[in-house]
Amino acid sequence: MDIARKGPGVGALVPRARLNSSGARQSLNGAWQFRVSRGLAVAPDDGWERDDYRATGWTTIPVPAHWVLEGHGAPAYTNVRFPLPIDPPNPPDENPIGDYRLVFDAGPALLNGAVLRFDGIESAAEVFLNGHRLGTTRGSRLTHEFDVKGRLRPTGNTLAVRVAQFSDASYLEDQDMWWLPGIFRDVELVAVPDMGIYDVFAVADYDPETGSGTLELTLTDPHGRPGRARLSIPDLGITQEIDGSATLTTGRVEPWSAETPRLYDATLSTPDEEVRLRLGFRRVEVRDSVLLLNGQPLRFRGVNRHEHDPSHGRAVPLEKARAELELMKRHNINAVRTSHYPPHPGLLDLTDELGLYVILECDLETHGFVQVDWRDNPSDDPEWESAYLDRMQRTVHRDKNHASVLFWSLGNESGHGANLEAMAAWTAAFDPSRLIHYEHDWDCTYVDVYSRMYATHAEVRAIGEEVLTPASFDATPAQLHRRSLPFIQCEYAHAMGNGPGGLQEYQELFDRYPRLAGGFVWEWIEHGLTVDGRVLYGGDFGEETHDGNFVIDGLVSADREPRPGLVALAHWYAPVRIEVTDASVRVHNRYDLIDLSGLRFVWRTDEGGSGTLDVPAVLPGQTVEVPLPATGPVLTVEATLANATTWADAGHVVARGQRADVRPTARPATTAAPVRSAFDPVSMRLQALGGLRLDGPIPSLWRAPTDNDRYPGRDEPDLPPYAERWAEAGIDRLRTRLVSATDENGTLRTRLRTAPPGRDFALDAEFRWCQVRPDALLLDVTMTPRGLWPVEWARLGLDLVLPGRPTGLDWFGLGPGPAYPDLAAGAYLGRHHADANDLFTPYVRPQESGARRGVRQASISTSAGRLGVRVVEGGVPEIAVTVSPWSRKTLAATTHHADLVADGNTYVSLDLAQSGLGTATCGVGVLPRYRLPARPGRVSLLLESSAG
Ligand code: IPT
Repeated sequence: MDIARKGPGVGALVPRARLNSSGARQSLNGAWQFRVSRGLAVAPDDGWERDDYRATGWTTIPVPAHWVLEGHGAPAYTNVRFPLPIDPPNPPDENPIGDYRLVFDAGPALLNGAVLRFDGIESAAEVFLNGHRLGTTRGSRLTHEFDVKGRLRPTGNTLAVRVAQFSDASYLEDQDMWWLPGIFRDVELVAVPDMGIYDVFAVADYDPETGSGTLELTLTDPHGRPGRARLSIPDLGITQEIDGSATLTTGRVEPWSAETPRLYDATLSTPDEEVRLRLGFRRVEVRDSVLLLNGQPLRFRGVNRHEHDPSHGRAVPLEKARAELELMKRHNINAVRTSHYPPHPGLLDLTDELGLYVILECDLETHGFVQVDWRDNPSDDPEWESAYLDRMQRTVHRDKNHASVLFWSLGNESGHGANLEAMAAWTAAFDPSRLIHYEHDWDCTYVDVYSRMYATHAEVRAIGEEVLTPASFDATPAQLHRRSLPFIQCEYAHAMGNGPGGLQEYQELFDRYPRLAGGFVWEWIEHGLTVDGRVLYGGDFGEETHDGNFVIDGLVSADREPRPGLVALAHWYAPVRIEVTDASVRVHNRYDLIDLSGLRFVWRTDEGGSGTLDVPAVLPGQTVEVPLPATGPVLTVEATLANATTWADAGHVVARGQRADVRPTARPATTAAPVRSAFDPVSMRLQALGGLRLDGPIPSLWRAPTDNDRYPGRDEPDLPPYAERWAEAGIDRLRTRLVSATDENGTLRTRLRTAPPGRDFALDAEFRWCQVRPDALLLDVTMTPRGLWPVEWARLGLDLVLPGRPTGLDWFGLGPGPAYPDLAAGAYLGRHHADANDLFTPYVRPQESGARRGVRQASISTSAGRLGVRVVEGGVPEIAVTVSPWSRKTLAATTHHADLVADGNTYVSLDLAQSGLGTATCGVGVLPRYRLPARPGRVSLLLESSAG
């Protein structure tokens, strides 16, 4: 087996489209015989590939699967760097080799001509059928078909596949993900009838001027010659013989888009085979630096999607993929970039049907070469050119008939070079109906769209504005060309851990500048691997070279639970904006192509009123104003789906607008100063309220660092991450000294000084305590910074500890989910409840989570009792409340969620202000308006208890 050559695989058929055919198929998925060797040198040459071989001592393994997730070896995670020396095209000697064998009978319909199809083998394979070598594969996420005509027998066939974990191909497959070897996608036999339909290329164009469609069909037989078949499209009244190729004008068609995923069923038939196509007529083009779909400006509201499953890695069952795409649709996502390889072929049927635009990316990334200044980068080495072209051709051919695919992407993070240009040239010539994307061609010499990742807001604004002013006189032709292209952020808003902040500011730019065609959040799903109930990340499998939890970034957890970032994103991506003012309801249509007739608008007040709101038809980009349906302190208007769709029920809420005018609670009458015995004599922290024991509050400025707090932001690369700044300033270990405690006119007044060890700056606090009832106290708090604070704070708040584990939270405020200053969209004002398990987000690496914002009143339940907190007149009108079974120190010191040990207490924070979250893990940190420099604060709280 030769796994050190700079070329594509050998022996496979030229790539063709994945067709939905009536022809016979036989799945070869199932239990295969398996053994693994340490390296190629010791992989036995014992006739294992022959059909007379007796496989003794072999184990069995499921196909499709990754062997490292089936008990053989271990997964390994690296981001940019290679886990192997950069010595292309050589793999290391320590290179697990998996031998697979399957003995099978073949159905009669396959014996007259068939291909053997592999949809994914990582990273290189050599394939034998009945002892005959069919060839090799390269391109782990690419389909390879081998001709098995004349080689299949009715019974006792032996298929033998030797798979190398690392090979020359590894240098082209350095995506930021787990290294997961094995036959991890389907294996199938597919009949190729003599008089069949081998390959079809259908280009279904929509002319926005006339509303009519054009269908260009090209049929090819297995020998590359023109094919023949009868075409029928019942809904268009078309039946026609196609000989080789044909261009048909269809008359008026309903165009396909993500908003109206209209597909026309078509069949191509011959005496031996029928192929079913689902045609979507649409046109994607660029005009004056604007991206257009069907003649209208198009904005991607996208996410990057890796294929991942917490138990099966990249062998994702298709039902799960469907559920994922439906979840995307329910969160107003309209586009997917298949980062950074073609997905399971079945996915494109789903994106066509559900309506999701796709940037389909080739299986290519050579990122690790950046560590050696891109020396010997395969992208510019002529010896690798055929491998590059083969990858692109396999990518394009397989999925060329899918309406949802709007762009072909050459790959990701592969530097520059002639091989990328060759891929682009081939693609442009083969399929001029789509656009070409590659992020790293910043000069845009061979792409059709200017694409960047993690550009700051300022840069995105400049790119949007650039084309609104005339080009300078000395602009080069290349600069002029780039100016003519639309812009996308193929990755932005790095959704790692608690975050991402900054979504609103990006969306406002996308909405404002016509050149900006939106973006794709990084990324959809976290890549945690679940082993014995623990979610694991890089380093957990004993890897010597790894990138820790950087593989855990997503809008949903690995088991597809939405993280708070997805709720916020759904708000910014919503197809309609509802603004409820004092005078009217303004409804803005943010669909790209359709009016609002698919939505039903409903309103309700918090006093129980409700009804529907008549909203006239509004064209995309337009706003209407309708009279207020009701008045009252809280008026909510929701846009809901009028009818059920393939991805949601009727009534599903796509957007919400709200007007709130809530009066602050009046100060209660007080009786006297509280008895001193309720306070700790040393610290004057409250120890009991009515029958409820508690401890606190104390001033507090720190949070358990989020992932984003642990990275330096791109906006201030020379500064240490916040987590380090906080530790340096000592706000993670503040000490509070009681300055004085005095009784004054029915008030107990305590003064406190809170400061870090070894520092002379401080936060002074004054607490004024008054008894309201035996079980209720009024607390007026004033906090004032003293001295020169060298660091911004995480919070300005009060911490208290209640005995007993938390059992729930009821509140009036924003909810139902958590919210932070730059991640609050999607939360709405109302009465909400959270169970014990909803109080925190189970981020894989523990960190701050779970704050509820805009809280006027809360009731915190523990196994020992209940503490009520009400914000009353006197200070800030609302607070953020965080209730956790773990202290912040515990959260910060624990590396895996499953390892968190609750000590039986309830940790409560009442925050007057908080810092935003940002996206410093990859991108800008906390934007200035969401930062929290040292500042004073004042709040008045009514604390009430009932013991449980
Ligand atoms: C960017 C990669 O394209 C993506 O795969 C992922 O690694 C992401 O970063 C971080 O999670 S590349 C980076 C150098 C911006």
